[in-house]
Amino acid sequence: MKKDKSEQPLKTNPRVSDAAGPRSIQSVAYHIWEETYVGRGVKTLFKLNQGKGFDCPSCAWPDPDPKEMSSIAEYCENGAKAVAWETTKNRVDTTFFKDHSIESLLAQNDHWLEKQGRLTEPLILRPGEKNYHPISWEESFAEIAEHLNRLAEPDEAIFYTSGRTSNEAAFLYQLFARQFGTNNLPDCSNMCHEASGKALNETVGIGKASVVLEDIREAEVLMIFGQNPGTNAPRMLSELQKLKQNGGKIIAVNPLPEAGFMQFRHPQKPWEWIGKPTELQDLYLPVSINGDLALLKAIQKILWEEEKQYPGEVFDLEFIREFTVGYEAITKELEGCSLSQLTTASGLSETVIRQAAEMLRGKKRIIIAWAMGITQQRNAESTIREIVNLLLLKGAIGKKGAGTLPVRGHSNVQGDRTMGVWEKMPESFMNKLGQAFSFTPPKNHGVGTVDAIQSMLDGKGKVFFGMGGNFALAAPDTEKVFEALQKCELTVNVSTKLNRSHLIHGKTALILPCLGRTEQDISSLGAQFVSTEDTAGRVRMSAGDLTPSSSYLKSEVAIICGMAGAVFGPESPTAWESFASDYDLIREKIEAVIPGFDSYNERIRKPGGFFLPNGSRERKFNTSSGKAHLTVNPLTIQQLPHGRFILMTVRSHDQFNTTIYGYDDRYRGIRNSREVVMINAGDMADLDLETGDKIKITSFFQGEERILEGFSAVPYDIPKGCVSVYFPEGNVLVAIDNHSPESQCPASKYIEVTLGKMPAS
Ligand SMILES: Nc1nc2c(c(=O)[nH]1)N[C@H]1C(S)=C(S)[C@@H](COP(=O)(O)OP(=O)(O)OC[C@H]3O[C@@H](n4cnc5c(=O)[nH]c(N)nc54)[C@H](O)[C@@H]3O)O[C@H]1N2
Ligand SMILES: Nc1nc2c(c(=O)[nH]1)N[C@H]1C(S)=C(S)[C@@H](COP(=O)(O)OP(=O)(O)OC[C@H]3O[C@@H](n4cnc5c(=O)[nH]c(N)nc54)[C@H](O)[C@@H]3O)O[C@H]1N2
Ligand SMILES: [Mo]
Repeated sequence: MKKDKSEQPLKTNPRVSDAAGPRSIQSVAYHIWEETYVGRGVKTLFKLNQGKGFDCPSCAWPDPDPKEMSSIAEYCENGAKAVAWETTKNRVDTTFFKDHSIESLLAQNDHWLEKQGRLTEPLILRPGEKNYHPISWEESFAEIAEHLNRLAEPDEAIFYTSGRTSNEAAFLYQLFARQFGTNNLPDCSNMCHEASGKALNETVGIGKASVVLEDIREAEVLMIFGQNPGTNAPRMLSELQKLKQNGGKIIAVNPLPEAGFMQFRHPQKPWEWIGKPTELQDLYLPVSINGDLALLKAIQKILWEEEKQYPGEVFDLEFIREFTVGYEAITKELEGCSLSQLTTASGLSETVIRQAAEMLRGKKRIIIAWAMGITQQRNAESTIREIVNLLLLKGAIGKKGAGTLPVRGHSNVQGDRTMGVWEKMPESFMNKLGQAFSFTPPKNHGVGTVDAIQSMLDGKGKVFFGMGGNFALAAPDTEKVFEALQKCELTVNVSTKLNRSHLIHGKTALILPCLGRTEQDISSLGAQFVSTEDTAGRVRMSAGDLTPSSSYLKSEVAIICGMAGAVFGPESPTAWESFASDYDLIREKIEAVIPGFDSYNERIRKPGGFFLPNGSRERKFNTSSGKAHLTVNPLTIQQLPHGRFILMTVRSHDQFNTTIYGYDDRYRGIRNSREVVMINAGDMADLDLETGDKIKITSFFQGEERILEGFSAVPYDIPKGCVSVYFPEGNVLVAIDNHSPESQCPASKYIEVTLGKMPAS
C-alpha cells in the first residue's frame, strides 16, 4: 500500500474531544464545501433517511419510526461525510486515464485515489496495456460473458459483494451466480459479523439483533462490547442519551476509552453545546484485547454465586425453564471456574468486574451490543455465545428493553444476506430459488472471503467480480490478496470511485461505474427505487434524488441484468431485461422466495417500510431443539512469548472502511497521520520509545512473519500489552489463516506482534 501523504507533521493530544456537538457540524460543513456544490450537498442531506428519501450509505444503524423524524433528524457527521463523498463535484473521465497510467496511480495513496471523484464510464485494461481506456457497456458485458463462458467450471468464478448493494441488486446478483452454477458468493460480512450470525443462529435461531431501536431507551442496563459508536454508528449516541435520561445505565467494555462514551453533545440540540456534555458510560471496563470471554464468564460466575444464595432472585428461572436448554451444564461449568483465573485473563480488576455484576444483578431489561472488537477475534463465536448466556440467564431477551444487539456495519450488509448473498445458504432457500426460476441451484457450498483468496492463489479462481467494495485492501493479508487478484484472468469491479482494487488487477480488468444511493435511478419505464434492511431488521425504500454524476452510469441492477443477458443469451428463461426496467418485478420474486416479504411492493411504499419476522424477538427460538441454547465455552489461555504484544486494527474518525476522508482522528486526538501505533505509555517507556519514534512492527503467525515499517509511536490510554493501528493499513500484518475457528472471520483485532525501534533517518 502507498504511504500516507499528509504534508502536516503528526500531532497528538491526549485530551479526548467531545463526541458530536458543534465540531461535528463544522466538520460536515468542511466536507460539503470541499467536495460538493454546496446547494447540491445540503439539499441531499435533507433527504437522508427520510420517509421518501434515500437510505444513508454509511452505517446500518436503524432509522426511527417516521413519526419521530424531524427535518434532518437522522443527520450524523459521518453519514454526512459519506454523502458529501458520493455527491462530489469531482469526476474521473477519459482524459484522466490518458494522463494516468496504472503505474503512476499505484504511486498515489488511497485518499488521493478516491478524491479524484466519481467514475463516469466503463473502462477496460487489456493484457499488456498500461492505461485503462473507455469501452461501451455492450462490449463490457460481452467481455465478461466471453471470460465466464470459457471457464472449465463455474466455481472458477468468484462473486464478491460489499454491503452497500440494495436488496434488489443483491437478489439478482446471487441469482445470477447460482444460475451460472456457483455458490462462490463471498461478501464483506465474512470479515465483519459472520461470527455473530453463526453463534446467534445456533443459540437463539436467528443471526440478527433481537431488539428494535425503541428498545434501547427502555433498557435498565446496556452493555456495549468492542464498538466505537461515536465514529462508526454516531446516531446510536442519541439513543444512548435517551436511555440515560430514562435512568438506564451503560457499561462500556473496550481497551480504548472511546470519546463517544465519555462526552456527548447532541449535534442537533445547540443548547447542549455549552455547559457539561453528557457522560454516557456509567462504568468503563478497559478490558485487554480479547479479554471479553473471560469477563463475561467472570460476571456470570459472580451472579451464579449470588443466585445460589438467593435462588430465583438473580437468574430468571421461569424463563430458563420454559425457553432454554443447557442450564445444568452451564451452572456446572460456572461452579468449576476460577474467578481469579478469569479476572487475570480479562485484564481487569476483580473490583470493577464485581461492580459490573452488581449493576446487572437485580435487572431484567438488559441489552448487549457488540461489534468488531468481539467478532474479529480467534474465539469470536465463543465470546458471542457467552453474551447470549448472560442474557438468557437473566431472561433478557424477547421482551421490551432487552436482547441482543450485534450492530451491523455497512448500510445494507444485513439485507444482502437476507437476499441470499452467502456462500452457504440453507437448502430451504435454494429449493425455493430453484422453483421460482425453474433451475437447479448448485449444491456444494461456495467460498467465503478467506477461501476465495486461497482459491485465486491456487489458480482455481480465475474470474473475480466485485459488486462494490475494495477487496484488495479490505481482505486480510494484503500481500497475498494482491498476488491472488493478479493471478486472475479477469477482474471486474462495479464501483463509484477509483480504488486500489482497480489497480491490483487480473490479466484483463474492467471498471463498471454505477449510480450511488443519492442519485435518481430512471429505467425505460421511469423512476425506480430500491430497498435496504437495517440492523433491527426493518426494510425501507431508498430513492435518490440527484441527477446522476454521469449520463453513462448504470444502476447495479441494470449492470447485473446486462451481464446476465450477455452470459446466458436470449434462451435464458429468466426475464432479465424486464427486471432492469421494473424493480417491482424483482420484489415479486423476492416475495416468492424469501419468507417475511409478503406484499413487499405494497408494504415497502408505506412510510417506514416494515419489519422482517424475528423469532428471538418473540421468544420463538428456531434452533435445533426449538429452545434457546445455554452453552459451555471454555476459556483458552494464550501465553504470549516475552516481548510480544497483541495488536488490533481499528477505524479512525475520518474514514469509511477503505475510503479515507482525511488524516485526523479527532476523537482520539491524533492529527495529520494514519501511520501511527497507539501504545501504552508504560510499554513505551519499557521499549525506550518517545512520541513519534518510527517503529517496525513484525507479526507472527504459524511460523510466518509479516512486517510493517515506519509507523510512529503514540502514547495512548490502552492496556499494557495491547497496541493499535488503523485498518486497512494494518491488513499487511493479518495472516490469511488467522481467523475465528467456526466462521473464518479474520482475527483483525488479534495479531501477535513485536515492536522494534527503527534508527532515526
Ligand atoms: N464512519 C464510519 N462508520 C462506519 C464504518 C467506518 O469505517 N467509518 N464502518 C462500518 C462497518 S463496515 C462496520 S463493521 C462498523 C464497525 O464499527 P466498530 O466495530 O465500532 O469498528 P472498529 O473501528 O473496528 O472498532 C472496534 C472497537 O472495538 C474495540 N476493540 C478492539 N479489540 C477489542 C477487544 O478485544 N475487546 C473489546 N471489548 N473491544 C475491542 C476497539 O477499541 C474499537 O473501539 O462501522 C460501520 N460504520
Ligand atoms: N484489518 C481489518 N480489516 C478489515 C476490517 C477491520 O476492522 N480490520 N473490517 C472489515 C469489515 S467490518 C468490512 S465490512 C470490510 C469492508 O470491505 P469492503 O466493503 O470491500 O470495502 P469498502 O471500503 O466499504 O469499499 C469501498 C468502495 O466501495 C465502492 N462503492 C461505494 N459506494 C458504492 C455503491 O453504492 N455501489 C458500488 N457498487 N460500489 C460502491 C467505492 O468504489 C469504494 O472505493 O473490511 C473488512 N476488513
Ligand atoms: Mo463491516
